[in-house]
Amino acid sequence: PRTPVNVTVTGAAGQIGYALLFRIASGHLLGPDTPVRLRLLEITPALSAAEGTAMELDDCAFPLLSGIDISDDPNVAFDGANVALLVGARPRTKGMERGDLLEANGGIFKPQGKAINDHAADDVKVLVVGNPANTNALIARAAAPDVPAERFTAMTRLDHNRALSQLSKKTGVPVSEIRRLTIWGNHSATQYPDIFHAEVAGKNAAEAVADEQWLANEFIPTVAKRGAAIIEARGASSAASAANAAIDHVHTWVNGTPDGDWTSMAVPSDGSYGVPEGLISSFPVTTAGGEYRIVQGLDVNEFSRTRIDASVTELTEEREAVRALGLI
Ligand code: NAX
Repeated sequence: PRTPVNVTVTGAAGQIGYALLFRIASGHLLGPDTPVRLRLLEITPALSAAEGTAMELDDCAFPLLSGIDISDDPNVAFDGANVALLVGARPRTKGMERGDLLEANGGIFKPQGKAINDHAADDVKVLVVGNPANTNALIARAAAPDVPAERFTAMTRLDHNRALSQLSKKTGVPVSEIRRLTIWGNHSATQYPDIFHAEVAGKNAAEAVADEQWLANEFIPTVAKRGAAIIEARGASSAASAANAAIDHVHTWVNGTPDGDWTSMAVPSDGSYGVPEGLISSFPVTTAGGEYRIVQGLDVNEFSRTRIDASVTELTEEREAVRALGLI
């Protein structure tokens, strides 16, 4: 039997955690041949709720689940982590300024980054889901100088999947026949879902749609504001779809993108497409052999350039703000 892969999940007692853990344990994260050991991190008051979820995981008798550890100490929870899913974060509450939000999250992601640096496995792959995801990933990465920077990523796969679904509805082409869609920039309202390089049933998506009004006034805002629309309708933020996207992100990272396609991941910029080096920004990426590469050489038209720049400017401002707070 193979040695279990250690998967650390923070915010394990939260709503995304509840939707995520059962799918990891049933083999959807790493595949049907890979046993997993779950290591759950929660804050002390939520440990009991995490224990409850662990009891339910036991009650599923998942053949691939080789054990569950629960802790409120990042140094314990990240010990030996091969995959780290950083879901728990401090939400923005009423009247909270952006600086307060970044500072509160710095208090979470800086120590977690250090714990990853000091205790995770050499091959650790990190996905930050907790918002503001890109900048939280930047903070964690800065606190982990011994871990290769490219192992720190943030999630825009939910935005990517939302965009696939909206484009499928518009064109009547199933999502399985849509390729090469891209989310650029920040996981925020400034993100830019780009269909100019996408293909629907083998045709260029922008040409197939041929409707710039729809693109600018419906598609982009619908994708970018989908999170708020879910809260409005459901009375709670996206959880199952976010968990699904986290599974997709890691699964693709580990198993590769199909030939001729790519996905979207927020990764440390190498300067590609004019995105300042080091910013954790969403790009089109291909993956193979457990590594990702930013897709090179795409033409960026003026429509796209303006929108990518706006989102990257926001990321730059967030980086300045956390720098001023001494968090990076
Ligand atoms: P919940 O509030 O249900 O759960 C968060 C959990 O994190 C709580 O159980 C809390 O006790 C725990 N937590 C807080 N601080 C912690 C710490 N220092 N260490 C360990 N655990 C800690 O939120 P949920 O709906 O699960 O969402 C989690 C995060 O995902 C939020 O920041 C949310 O904004 C973000 N999202 C990101 C998305 C993305 O696409 N990148 C989409 C979905 C989601 O909105």
